[in-house]
Amino acid sequence: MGAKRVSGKKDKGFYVTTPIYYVNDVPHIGHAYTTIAADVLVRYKRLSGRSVLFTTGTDEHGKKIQRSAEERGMSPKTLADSVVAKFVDAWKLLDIRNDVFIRTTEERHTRVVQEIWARLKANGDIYPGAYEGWYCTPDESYWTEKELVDGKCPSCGREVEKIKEESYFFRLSRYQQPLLRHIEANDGFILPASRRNEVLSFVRDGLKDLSITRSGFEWGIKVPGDPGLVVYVWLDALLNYLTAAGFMGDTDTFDDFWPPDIQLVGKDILKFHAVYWPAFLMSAGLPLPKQIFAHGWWTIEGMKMSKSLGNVVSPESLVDAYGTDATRYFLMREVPFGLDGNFSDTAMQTRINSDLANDLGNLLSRATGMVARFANGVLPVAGAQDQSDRALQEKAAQLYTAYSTAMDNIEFHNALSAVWGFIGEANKYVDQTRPWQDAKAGNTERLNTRLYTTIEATRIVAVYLLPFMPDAARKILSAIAQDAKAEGLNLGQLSAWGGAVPSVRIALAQPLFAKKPDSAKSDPAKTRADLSRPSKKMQEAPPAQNTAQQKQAPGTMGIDEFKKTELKVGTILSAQRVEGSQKLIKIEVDIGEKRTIVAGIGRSYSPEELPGKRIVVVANLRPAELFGIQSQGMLLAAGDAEHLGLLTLDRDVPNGTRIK
Ligand code: ME8
Repeated sequence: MGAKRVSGKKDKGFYVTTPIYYVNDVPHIGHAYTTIAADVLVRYKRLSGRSVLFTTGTDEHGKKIQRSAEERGMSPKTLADSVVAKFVDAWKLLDIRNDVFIRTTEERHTRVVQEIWARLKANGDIYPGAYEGWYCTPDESYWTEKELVDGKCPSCGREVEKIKEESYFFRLSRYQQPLLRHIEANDGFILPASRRNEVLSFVRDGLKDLSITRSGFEWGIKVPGDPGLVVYVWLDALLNYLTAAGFMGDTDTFDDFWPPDIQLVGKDILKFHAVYWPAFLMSAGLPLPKQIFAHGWWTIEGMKMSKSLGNVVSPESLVDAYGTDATRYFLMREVPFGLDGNFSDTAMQTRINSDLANDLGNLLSRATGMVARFANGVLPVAGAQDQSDRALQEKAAQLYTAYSTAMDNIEFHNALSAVWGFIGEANKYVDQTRPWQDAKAGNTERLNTRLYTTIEATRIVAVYLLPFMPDAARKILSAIAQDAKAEGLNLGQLSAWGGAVPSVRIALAQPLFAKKPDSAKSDPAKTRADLSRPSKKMQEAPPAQNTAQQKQAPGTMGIDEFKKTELKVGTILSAQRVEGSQKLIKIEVDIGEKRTIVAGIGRSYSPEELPGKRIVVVANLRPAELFGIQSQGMLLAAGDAEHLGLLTLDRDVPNGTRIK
C-alpha cells in the first residue's frame, strides 16, 4: 500500500509508527491501545491537511517465536502467517487505517537489515567477541547478574537463561555522550517527561556495548559473512521502521517521510526505542526520530493481563460487546495517554451510558427531533442571534483551540474532555433557550436560530469526533444531512461556525449508542442479549402490598416497600397526541433505555413543549394498553388534569438514574 498524499502540500510528510507485535500471541487490548492511538493521531493529522504515513506490523523472528512454533508443532513461518491474519483482521475490526503492514520476514526487510549491518560495520561499530550473561527469551533481552531481581527478569519477572556464546557486539558505549547531548537538547524527543528522566539516568549510568547476534538457532536474518549466526531480534525489529518507510525501496516515500515524527510504544520497550534505536541510526548516518512517546500499561479488572490468569481481553470481544467506536472512545478517554489504566466492564459501561448514550445521544436526538417537529423536518436558515446563540458560537471557537492544542500534545483524553464540555454547553443551551416555547408562541425567527444553532453545534461535535469514532461521527453527520461537505476539507474549515447547510431534510435520529443495563454490569455477553427485550424485572414486578412480616402503622410503609417502586430519571425524546383522545399524549422517553408511555397530560401540555424535558418515570409498572398503545411506565405529575405540573429535576443527572 502506498502512502496517501495530499496534493499541493509542501510540508514534510508526517510519519507515525506503532511497535511491530510479536507473533507468538494473538492481538489483545494492549496492542489495540497503541494502534488505536496511532490511528486517532493519524486521522487528526490527515484532517488537519497533513500528508501522513502510518505503519504497523509484526515482529516474526527470534528465539521466542521459534520456541512458540515448536510448542505448537508448526514451523515459525506457519505460525507467523496465521497470527498475522489475526492482526490484520483485528485492525480492520477496529477501523485502523494503516498505510503499511510490515512483516520482518519480508525479503525487502532482510535487504535493509543487511545494508544497515554493513553501515554499522563500515563505521567501525561492530566487532566480534563472546557474550556471557543472562537472557530473557519472552522479552528478547540481555541482563547482567546484577540487574536480575530475585534471579528473574527485572522487566517482566519471568525466568531468564544463562547463555555463553560467540557473538558480534555493537559499540553502544561510543554513543553515550552523543545520545545524552541529543536527549538533553531536545525536550520533546522522549515523552512523557517522567520517562525522559528515566532514560536520561539510564544513559548517564553508562552504556555497555550490546551483543547483536545470537547463535544456536536458525530463525532470524543471517549475519552477513557469518551465516552461522542470526541478527539479534531487536536490531532486526527496530529496523522495520526504515523498511516500512521505503528505505532502499520506495525512495520518494522515504525522502518524503523520514525521519518518523512520532513513534508510539508501550513503556515496556522504551529502552530499545530511546537508547538502542537512536544509537543504531547515528551509527548508520540516518536522521533520528523526532519523538518517542511511551504510553502506560493496561491492567484488567485490577490484574496484570496474562494467559495463565485467563484474563486476556481481545479486540474481538470488545467490539462484540461494545462496538468499534465505543471501544476506541473508551481507550482514548478513560486514561491520560502516558499513564497506566485499568480496564473493567463497569468502567466501560459507565462511559457508554453517561458520555455516549446520554450526553452525545441526547444532543443528537434533541437536535434532530426539534427540527422534525417544529420545522417539518427541514433545517431552517438561522435568523438573528441573541446572547445565548452567540455564547455557544464563542464556545465552539474556544473548542478549536483546546482540541487542537490537546491533540498536538498527544493528550487524547483532554481533547475528548473538551468536546464533552462543549456537548454539555449545547445541551444546556437547549434547556435554557427552550425552543419549544418559541414554537408554541409562533416566534419563528427565534425558533429558526435555535434549531440551526443546535444542529450546528451537533455538526461541530461530529467533526471533532471523526478521528476518534469515525463511524459514529459520519452517522451523526448523515443524520443531520451534513455529510456531503465532510470530505476534502480540513479541520479548521469543517469546524468553523456556520458550516451547516440549511434547507435540508432531517428526521429524528435513531440512538447511536444503546445504554447498557446495570444488571449486566459484569457480563458483557448478557448486556448484549438484554438490550433487545424489556427488562424481566419490569414484567414480573408484583404490585406493592404489605406482607405479614411488615407490621406497621396504618397508612405507612417500610422503606423496603417504597424501594420496590423503581423511579428513574428520563428525558422526553418525542411526544404526540393519541388519536381520538383529548387527554392522552404518547411520549417516547429515554430512561437509560427507550420506553413508550401514554400519559394523561394532554389538557395541560401540548406535545411540542415536551421534548427535552427531564422527568421522573415509574419504571417497573406492568405494561398497560391504552387506545391500542402499550404504555411501558408512568410519569409523575401533580395537580388536576387542566393544571398539571410534571415532576422534573433541578440538576443534570444521567437518564436512567434511580431515584432514592
Ligand atoms: O514488544 N498495556 O511486541 P509485543 C498497554 N515485538 N500496551 C500494551 C500492553 C498493555 N497491557 N501489552 C502490550 C514487542 N502493549 C516487540 C516490539 S518494535 C520494534 C518491537 C502494547 O507484541 C505496547 O505498545 O510484546 C507494547 O509496547 C507492545 O504492545 C508490545 O508488543
